[in-house]
Amino acid sequence: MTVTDLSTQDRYPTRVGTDPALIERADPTVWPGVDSGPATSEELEAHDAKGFHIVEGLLSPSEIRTYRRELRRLTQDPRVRSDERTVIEKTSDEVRSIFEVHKISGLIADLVKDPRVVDRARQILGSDVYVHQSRINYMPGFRGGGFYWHSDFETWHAEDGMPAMRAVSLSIALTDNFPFNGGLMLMPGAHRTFVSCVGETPGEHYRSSLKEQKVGVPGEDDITRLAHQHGIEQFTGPAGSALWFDCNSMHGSGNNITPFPRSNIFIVFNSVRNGLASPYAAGAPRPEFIASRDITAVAR
Ligand code: 6CS
Ligand code: FE
Repeated sequence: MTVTDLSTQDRYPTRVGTDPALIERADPTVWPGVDSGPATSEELEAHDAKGFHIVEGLLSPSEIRTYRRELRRLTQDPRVRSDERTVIEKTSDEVRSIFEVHKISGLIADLVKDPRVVDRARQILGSDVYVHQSRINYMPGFRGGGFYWHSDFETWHAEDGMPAMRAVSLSIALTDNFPFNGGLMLMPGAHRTFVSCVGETPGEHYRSSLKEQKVGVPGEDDITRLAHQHGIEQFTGPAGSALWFDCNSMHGSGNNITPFPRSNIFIVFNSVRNGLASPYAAGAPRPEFIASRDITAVAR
């Protein structure tokens, strides 16, 4: 019997046909292999069932102030604004995201190694972990653009070559997340279904998709079906709260037309046993600042 090589067999075909399809998840959500860490068994059970869980008060008020100062410093640095890792909003010249921020900011590099962060990621992924992607999302007031419904894994599988659903995202709120200022919405339990999307990945898709993704998003029939089956919950909470969500969670956020910005630090951990292969549905891999191919484990 040959051992299935996950990096070549495509268990989650997407952007390959003309018909969308729903495929049952073939991977655990909470992986075995790491038995200790900051997450309680209740938190891990919730994460397994819903595909996400919230940690209130991950950052203290003084830490929040420190990171807010860091975000201001980064957005005001002209070198950062002109860096290819910085994405500008589609409808204004405001910064939307700064990618690979754990390599730009020493403060965020330290946050990645913080036991409150890396040890929880290890518990969920059942192994050593590395940073697949990090970004700061600014959702400025009045003009902050949302993100349409999507599964991150669909993109990371199709365009980055991520073999299995063995990655987890951490979104740390640096501003209060209200229901009305673009808070992330998720469908609890929808992570157990992979929504295969139609359409072909355009060349250098990331240049447009990070501003507004149109390819690799589920069809309205599939979103409707999943929303009725699972419902929709919203990540709200005071600055310092953290949302941990599975790579295949179905999520999205609305535009922010309120005066209240919604900024977060976003760190994606991937298992060192799930390193990127060739893209499953794209002509060329995305740049390393969006999808790292260095599987060196985060030092603890
Ligand atoms: O394409 C990506 O990798 C990014 N896009 C979205 C909408 N969410 C995940 C990730 O940051
Ligand atoms: Fe996303």
